[in-house]
Amino acid sequence: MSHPYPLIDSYDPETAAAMLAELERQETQVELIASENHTSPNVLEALGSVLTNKYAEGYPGRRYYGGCEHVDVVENLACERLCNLFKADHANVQPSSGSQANQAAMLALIEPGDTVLAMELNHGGHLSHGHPKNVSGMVYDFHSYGVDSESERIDYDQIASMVAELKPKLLLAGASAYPREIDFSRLSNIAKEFGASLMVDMAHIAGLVAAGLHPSPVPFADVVTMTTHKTLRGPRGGAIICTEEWKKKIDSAVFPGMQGGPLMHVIAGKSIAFKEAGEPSFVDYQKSVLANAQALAKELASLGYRLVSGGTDNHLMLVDLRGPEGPGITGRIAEDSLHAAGITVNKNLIPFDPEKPMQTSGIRIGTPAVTTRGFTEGDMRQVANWMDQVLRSPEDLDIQARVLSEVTSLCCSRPIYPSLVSA
Ligand code: DSN
Repeated sequence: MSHPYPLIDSYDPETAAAMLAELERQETQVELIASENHTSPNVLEALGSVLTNKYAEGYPGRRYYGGCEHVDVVENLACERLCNLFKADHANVQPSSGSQANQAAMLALIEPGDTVLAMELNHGGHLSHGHPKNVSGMVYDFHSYGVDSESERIDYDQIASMVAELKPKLLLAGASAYPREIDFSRLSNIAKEFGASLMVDMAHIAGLVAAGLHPSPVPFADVVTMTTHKTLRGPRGGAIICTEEWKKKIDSAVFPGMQGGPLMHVIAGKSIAFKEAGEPSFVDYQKSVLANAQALAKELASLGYRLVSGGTDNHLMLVDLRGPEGPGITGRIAEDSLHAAGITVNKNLIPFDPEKPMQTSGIRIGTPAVTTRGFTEGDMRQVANWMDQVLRSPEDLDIQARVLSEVTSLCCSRPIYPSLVSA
C-alpha cells in the first residue's frame, strides 16, 4: 500500500506518519464522540485546495483585497445554500468555529455587561455560553438555567420565572450534552413576553434540523449559530443565520468585529456540505442516526445502564455509570478502558454530578460518525454489548484486547474513506 499523503511523506515523514496513524485510528475504531463525524471526500478535497492561499477580508463584492472574484462565487453559493437549507433570511459562513460564531452573535445582539440567561454547562450547556473562564462569561452578566432534578429535562417554568426576575437582554438556548428535543417555540414566547432577544446555538442538532427531524429554531430565534462539522457533517467551522433585522449587525460583528480573513477553503467545504445536506440521501442518513441512537440506548438500558432523562430524542445520550445496576466507575475510567478496546467516547458531567469535570459520573455517546460509515441498528446493539463487557471489568486487559480485535474487524468491513485506505 502506498502512502495516502505521498507528498507530505516524502518531505516530512514525521507529520505524514501521524496523519496516517490518525487515518488508521478513524478507520479501525468505533467513534462515539457525539460531536464528531466523517466529512465527505468532496469536502476533504476542498480543504486541501488552493483556496487556502487567498485573503478575502470583507464580503463578496466588498472585499479589501483584489482577486476575489472566484472566492466570491464560492462564498455566495455557501450563503445561498445555507439560507435555503434552513429557510433563513440571511447567512454568514465566515465564523471559523462555533465559539467564534457565538461570540460574534453576542457582539451583535448585546452590549458588554448586559444580562444573559443560558443553559448551565454542567446540565448540558456549552463553555461559550457564559462560563466564567470563557470570554462570554467575562464580558456579559450570565445567569444559568438547568434541567429538572426528577425528569432531567429542561425546566421551561424555571426559565420563565428566571426571565421574569432577571429581565435578561438575551435568552440563549442550545446545548452540547442534552439528549432531548428543545421547544424553541416555548422559549421564544418566554423571550418575547419579557422583551429579550432569542439566540439559539444549534451546533449539535443542525443536521437533524436540516433533515426536518428536529423542530427548527429558525422561525423563532433572532439569531441561530451552528458548527458545520457535527451532525451537519461538513468541515470544522461555524456559521450564523439570522433574520433580516440582524443581518447588518451580524456581518459587522463577524468581520471586522471578531475575525480578519475568512478561511476560504473551509467556506468551499461548507458550501459543498450544505449542498450534500439538501440531498434526499442526507435525510435517510439522519433517520439512521436517530434509529441507531435508539438501538444503542435501548440495548444499554437493557444491560442495566441508567440513561439521563431515561433515553434520547436525538443523536446522543448521557450514560450515568452509577445506579444500582451500573458498573459504578467514573467517566474517566470508562473513557480510558473503552479507548483501550477501540471505542472512543468522552467522559461527561451528568446533571447534579458530584464528581469533578476531569472524573465525572457519566459518558456522552452519539451515533453521527458510526452512522456515516454504515453502522446498522444491529451493529449498535453489538457495540452496546462490547461496551458493557469492558465497563464491567475496566481493568481486564484480556477483555479489552478481545473487544479491540472484534471492533477492528467490524470497522474494517465498513471503511470510511476507501480511496485513502487502498491508496
Ligand atoms: N466541543 C463540542 C462538543 O464536544 O460538544 C462543543 O463545541
